[in-house]
Amino acid sequence: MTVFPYNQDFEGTYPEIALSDAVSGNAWAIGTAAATVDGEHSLYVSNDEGQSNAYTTSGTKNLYASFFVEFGNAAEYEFSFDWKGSGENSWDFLNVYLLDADNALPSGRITSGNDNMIFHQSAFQADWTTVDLILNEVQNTTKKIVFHWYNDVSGGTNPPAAVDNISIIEKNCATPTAPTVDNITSSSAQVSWTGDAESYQLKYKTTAEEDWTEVTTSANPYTIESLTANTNYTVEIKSICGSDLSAAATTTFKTECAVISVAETPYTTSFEDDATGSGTVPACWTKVSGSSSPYVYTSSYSNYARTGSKTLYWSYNTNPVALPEFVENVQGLQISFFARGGSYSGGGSMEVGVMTDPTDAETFTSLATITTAYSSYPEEAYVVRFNEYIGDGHYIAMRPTTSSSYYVDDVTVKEIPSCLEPTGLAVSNITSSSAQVSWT
Ligand SMILES: [Ca+2]
Ligand SMILES: [Ca+2]
Ligand SMILES: [Ca+2]
Repeated sequence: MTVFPYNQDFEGTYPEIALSDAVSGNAWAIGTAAATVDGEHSLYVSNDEGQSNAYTTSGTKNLYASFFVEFGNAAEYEFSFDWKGSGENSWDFLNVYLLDADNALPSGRITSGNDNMIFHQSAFQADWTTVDLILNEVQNTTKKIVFHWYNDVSGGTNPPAAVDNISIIEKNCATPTAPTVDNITSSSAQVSWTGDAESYQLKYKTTAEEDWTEVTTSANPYTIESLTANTNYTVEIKSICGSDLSAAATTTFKTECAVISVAETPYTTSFEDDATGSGTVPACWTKVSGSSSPYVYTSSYSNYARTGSKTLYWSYNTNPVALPEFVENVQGLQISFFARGGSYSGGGSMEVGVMTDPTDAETFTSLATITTAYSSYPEEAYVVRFNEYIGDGHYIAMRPTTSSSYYVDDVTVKEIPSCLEPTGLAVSNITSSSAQVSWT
């Protein structure tokens, strides 16, 4: 039986640690070449028998440092170690495996998809950092923990991996497993998990926040209320065992978009707060299933964005895009926006309409077609009122009529004013002393 807490800091003896043979001069070594956080000694890959923490990058290598662990009947075990190292992304790296005692050692370039892999180095790590893992379902088993250094036949950045302060601690308060989030709305989400504690500490916060909101609950599932719409959240659940807390089970979710009311405040966006890139529509807008365009685009040529640096961009297709859903019937709403073409083949035109299903282009009903210039935005916003729309669609939408490039910026939706401003102002019959003014 392994004695717990197990701690190997390489400052004393290490009879349980087995190191594989050197391959092409590279090998795991124990020495003082990788400066440690505390103490002097650590385990590291070396090409000169431990004098330096450096590797020779030619020739495929599989180097193993392993030890057996005889687990007892604690509910679970906390396994941690410190490591640092460079290598070559996806080609030279450290993996850690938890194997059955008689399992063959892994070999080759394994970056994911191995059930026994409990750690994979996915980036360079210049300073010592701690990896902290919960091992469950290991009670009364014998396992082999393997630190596996792999490198391919060429390229790479020194130093290779170094490992120190390997620790295994018994934990008698089992961590919840399988955290799941269902029934997500714009303001609530239902969290469930697996565990047999009588009560749990549940904490949540938005990804951007520092501070957690914390509750103690015996309810599982537990519904979190009063959330912010269209926001990413992180949830942590810990078992409460008397005065002990388990490690945390963690999951994330994103709340749905809210249906927006424009009765008090118009909806307006200039896309400056939106994420950008192919396939990325503005927050709470909807594009047709499977289409990558239109998307929010960061303009390197300032004229494509009318304001700021971001604009909505169509790249040679006629896919409709729908605005967020509004509380008010579309018949009482109007949209104003600025649009322009981007190709040099001349002007184009865009349709503004209403969709019943924003993911299905077939449900687009056109209400107005506006003509766009290719070289600049117009002075005045285009305005389309939906009072003549007949149907039960809830989604205001727009689409180009021809497959070309188009830009739209500075969109506002509000209720149709009860006192409309005149349109079509025109002056005619101008003489030296008079002029005739007309409007609609
Ligand atoms: Ca040490
Ligand atoms: Ca390499
Ligand atoms: Ca803008």
